[in-house]
Amino acid sequence: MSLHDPVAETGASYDNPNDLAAFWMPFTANRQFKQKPRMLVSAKGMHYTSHDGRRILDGTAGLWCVNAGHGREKIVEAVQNQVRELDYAPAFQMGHPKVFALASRIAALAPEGMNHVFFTNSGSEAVDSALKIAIAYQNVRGQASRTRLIGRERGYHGVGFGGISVGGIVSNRRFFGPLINGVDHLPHTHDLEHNAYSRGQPAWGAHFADELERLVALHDASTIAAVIVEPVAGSTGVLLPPKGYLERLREICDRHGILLIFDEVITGFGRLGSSFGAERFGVTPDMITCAKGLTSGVVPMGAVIVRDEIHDAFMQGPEGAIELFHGYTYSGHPLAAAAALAALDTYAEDDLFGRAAEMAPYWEDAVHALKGLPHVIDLRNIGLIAGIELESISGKPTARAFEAFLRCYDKGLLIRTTGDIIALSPPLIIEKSQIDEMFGLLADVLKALP
Ligand code: PXG
Repeated sequence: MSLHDPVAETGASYDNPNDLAAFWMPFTANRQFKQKPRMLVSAKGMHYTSHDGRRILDGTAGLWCVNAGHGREKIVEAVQNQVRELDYAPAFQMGHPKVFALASRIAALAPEGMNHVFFTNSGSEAVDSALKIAIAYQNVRGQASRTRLIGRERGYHGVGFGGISVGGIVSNRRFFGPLINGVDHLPHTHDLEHNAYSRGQPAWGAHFADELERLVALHDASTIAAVIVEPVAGSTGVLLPPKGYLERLREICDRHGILLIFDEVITGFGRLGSSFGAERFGVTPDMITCAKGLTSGVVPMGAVIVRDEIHDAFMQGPEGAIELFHGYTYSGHPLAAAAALAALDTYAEDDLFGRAAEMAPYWEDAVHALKGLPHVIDLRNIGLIAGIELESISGKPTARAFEAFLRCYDKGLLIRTTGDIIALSPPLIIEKSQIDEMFGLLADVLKALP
């Protein structure tokens, strides 16, 4: 044990570390990466700079989070000023002004009647918090038998035990034991046979929501606390809700006293050309989980936005009693709150949500212009999101899309792949010329792929 700095001692610098072994990287093929690392050393606007000095066009807003673009002065300054002024304040039984201001700002952006915000440090924590609030709410309103949670196949809700339990990704679940009890899943809504090459929401598939009736018939409504879905599933390859699907889920939940949670970690803060997917789709859930774009990715932060009735149900009993036994050391951290306030200012000043909506038709045309290129079997889009599904190489799932990722990176474009699906989600500041550049480059890569 020592506090010496092994990197500095070797004469190497942090810009060019010579030993990559110690860092166990998340969701990464560690051994492959460390043989040929891809390091990003700086970022500005729409671009990263790689460690070998190349400009990389950011097709993914980092990981779906840098919605305002990189290095925005207002956000940088807000964080710098905040760290000097108040670095940390205890989160329990104490407060600091910015986090209250931020909660009000978020409530103002959220659908009507959703005026209370619980802060976390990530999307995963927001999801686990929302699931706990759902079960606790059923308890405080006298429906303690409602403990069951319903997720969806191909859903991604982060990596906490709650999130992977309601999530529907086999690799994220199978190594981790029995997960939490009393969870069931709706079927996913992805159907290439009926919906391939849909522009925006597919016309077919609202009836997938009726599967919730089947689960209610199986388990009884009196055992079900909540349903959680992503309005648009991002991580599993940009799966859009069929027209009428979310509306029908809302109806069925209402009929049976089941809470509806929208996981808007990706769809929040302008990605769909609106504050939230709830607004875009005209369906109001009981809770919204969010993160990522909340601070434009600059400081980690997540949140659960809660409908008034849910919050108010907890505000009873003796005033000196803690109403919800849940929270994190860094809930509403001053740096995150400052970054989020500045991000929300930036979104408003530049009308970035409106800009995303305006740019979406141009984006849609660019996406669908890839039709007919080798290996492409579906193209999907909504807001500033695209999904490009490739035919898998027989016996080697994921290999083709990963090869596309490597080749794009070599050519100066950052894309994201999941299975054999390419997902694009650029910062909302993207220009038309950069959309052209992005899809031009991608088309070249697709044409040359094995
Ligand atoms: N819910 C949703 C809908 C998400 O997309 C999380 C929860 C978890 O958030 P945290 O902050 O705990 O990671 C997410 C995260 C990808 C990708 O490339 C997506 C996410 C994270 C990393 C990569 O698809 N989504």
